[in-house]
Amino acid sequence: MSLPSPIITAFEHSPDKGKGLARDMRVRWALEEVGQSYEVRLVSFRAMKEPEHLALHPFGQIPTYEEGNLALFETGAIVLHIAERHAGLFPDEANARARAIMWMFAALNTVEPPILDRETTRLLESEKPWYEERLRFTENRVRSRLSQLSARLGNAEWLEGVFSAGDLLMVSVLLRLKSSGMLDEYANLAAYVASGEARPAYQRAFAAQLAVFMGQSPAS
Ligand code: GTB
Repeated sequence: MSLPSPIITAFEHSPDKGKGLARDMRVRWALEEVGQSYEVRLVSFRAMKEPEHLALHPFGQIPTYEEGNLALFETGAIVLHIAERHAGLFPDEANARARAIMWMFAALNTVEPPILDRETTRLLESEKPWYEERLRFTENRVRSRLSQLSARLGNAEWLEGVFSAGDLLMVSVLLRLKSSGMLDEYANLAAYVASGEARPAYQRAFAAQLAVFMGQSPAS
């Protein structure tokens, strides 16, 4: 007997208007990579702060992931769970697997924070008298991380030879910079992100989240 599909949550009305930048995209992509079908429950901003959703996600956010009697929040934990339970996102060899997990943490803990900092500055601080200086400061911090990552990636297609959950999260994080033009300053990082976007699993996940914005079926 096959197990029921996991259920994830996503924005009913994503502020990114279907650009695939909300974090449900990372979970959708992981599920598509491993060939696991899934259902999507769309939630409004108001519903995310109500007790029913808070029971699933104490911080009132998306995405969440429900599979039988398991309920998870935090994208990193969800992608790790999917990668551990299915073939396709982690190498078999123990050390290679540890390195893939290392890159998952690097994406979320080391590369994403300065990118978020820049976004927060642009979104919430543009009226402040010190805005331009702070923006430059945050952009320098992003560039510093990008040049370090670029140096490590070199001419490789993926961070550790074969595509893994580490690449999935790193590409997802870098995609947040796409409209900034900063990625294009690092040809190998731009190519790396393009390789991620070209993956059929990414394309399916992107189409599914775009369909929500276009008012079509939210389920995959
Ligand atoms: N650390 C958590 C995780 O990785 O799962 C962070 C989850 C999170 O930030 N969720 C956001 C959320 O629910 C959506 S993805 N926000 C509502 C709230 O906190 O009340 C972040 C996001 C939102 C919008 C865009 N965008 O418009 O481009 C991009 C990313």
